[in-house]
Amino acid sequence: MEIGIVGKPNVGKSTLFSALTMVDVPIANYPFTTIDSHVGIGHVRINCVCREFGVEDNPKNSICIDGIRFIPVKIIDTAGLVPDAWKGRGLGNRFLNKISMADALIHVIDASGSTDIEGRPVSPGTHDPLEDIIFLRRELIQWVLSIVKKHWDAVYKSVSLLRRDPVEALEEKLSGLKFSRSVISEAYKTVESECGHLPKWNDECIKRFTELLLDMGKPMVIAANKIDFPYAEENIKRIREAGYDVIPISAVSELVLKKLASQDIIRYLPGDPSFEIIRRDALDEKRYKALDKINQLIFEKYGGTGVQSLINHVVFDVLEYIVVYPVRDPNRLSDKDGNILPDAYLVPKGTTLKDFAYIIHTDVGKSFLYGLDVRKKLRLKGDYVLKNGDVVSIVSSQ
Ligand SMILES: Nc1nc2c(ncn2[C@@H]2O[C@H](COP(=O)(O)OP(=O)(O)OP(=O)(O)O)[C@@H](O)[C@H]2O)c(=O)[nH]1
Ligand SMILES: [Mg+2]
Repeated sequence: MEIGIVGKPNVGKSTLFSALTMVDVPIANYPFTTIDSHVGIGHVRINCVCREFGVEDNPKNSICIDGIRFIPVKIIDTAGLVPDAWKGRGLGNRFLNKISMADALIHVIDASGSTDIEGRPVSPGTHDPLEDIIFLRRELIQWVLSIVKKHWDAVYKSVSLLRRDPVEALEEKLSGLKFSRSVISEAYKTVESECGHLPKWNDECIKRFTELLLDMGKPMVIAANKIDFPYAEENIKRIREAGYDVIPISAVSELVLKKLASQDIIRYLPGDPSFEIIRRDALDEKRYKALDKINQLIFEKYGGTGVQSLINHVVFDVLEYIVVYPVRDPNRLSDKDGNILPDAYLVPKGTTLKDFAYIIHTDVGKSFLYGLDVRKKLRLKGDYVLKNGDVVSIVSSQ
């Protein structure tokens, strides 16, 4: 699973990326600091099943700290988009291709309105971030539309002359955008019911198809950044009222806290509702005051920096993934080397046990016999639909 971070320049995309992944990337208060995309690993946070089972675990593909499991998710940072980027303005659309791999998008906005439409600094409250939401969607639609149109002649011919299935033809030509077959099929059916068979579609129908593809295939959450600045609260309220899915965040606060926690100066786990200073002597007055400000402006008002809630929201609520723990030994909850609860997998809701066997390894899938629900000590068949938090053992003929 991949999550792309998008938005106009200078809103805090790279700060959020860095806070999520702890990868050092250039951050500065001017547009186009990022000129290429970056890829890193962030984590979703969940309560680990180790506590329920009363075991000390040795995670391999994830991390467990005090009963809290952090499971990796791929994050992509991108360069800022300005109006008409799809036509090549600003840094153009070359990086847009990077987000074609993304399963969902986080649109970072400057909720305080302290950057204009092109990302230049202005006084807080001057710019309306709602405009950014509208323009970004338009840019993305134009970008996908330009790709759909590029292939339209070929799709049209194969459907009208060669009598190919339209969904198949669309899937083949649009494969670079990584829309799933079910998304293409659903978007196609909707437009077919309005416009008729594909060869009859006019520009309006093609645009409508593109919008549906984007909305279903690259769902977007708005990350309302810079909540520590004035005007952010009012703007967020307005954006919510306009019907958008918004999570208030302060990317820079999360980055500061994570850095201090990594030096053992504070105690803070991403997503915690508070932090605690453990080495006051290691903080000069300026940093101590900055922490106090973070506490007052962010934690007391919003209950946290919002960065962890954001990534959890995207993965669990929007993409509807669940967590499954595979173990080889159902009694010891271990893998073949004795590691307890070694892996936690993120899989889409609806995944069956047999699909899961293939996700673990093609060979496990091919030689799948049956599975065990470790909690209930029940045998499971291949068509069992996995539930969030399931601990399963897969028995294969290998
Ligand atoms: N007040 C405040 N400033 C922030 C926050 N997060 C980031 N910033 C600042 O916003 C400015 C831009 O941050 P970047 O992360 O470089 O923004 P970007 O969106 O990646 O910018 P480009 O790469 O130019 O598109 C920097 O000065 C950051 O310190 C925040 O939570 N609050
Ligand atoms: Mg950047």
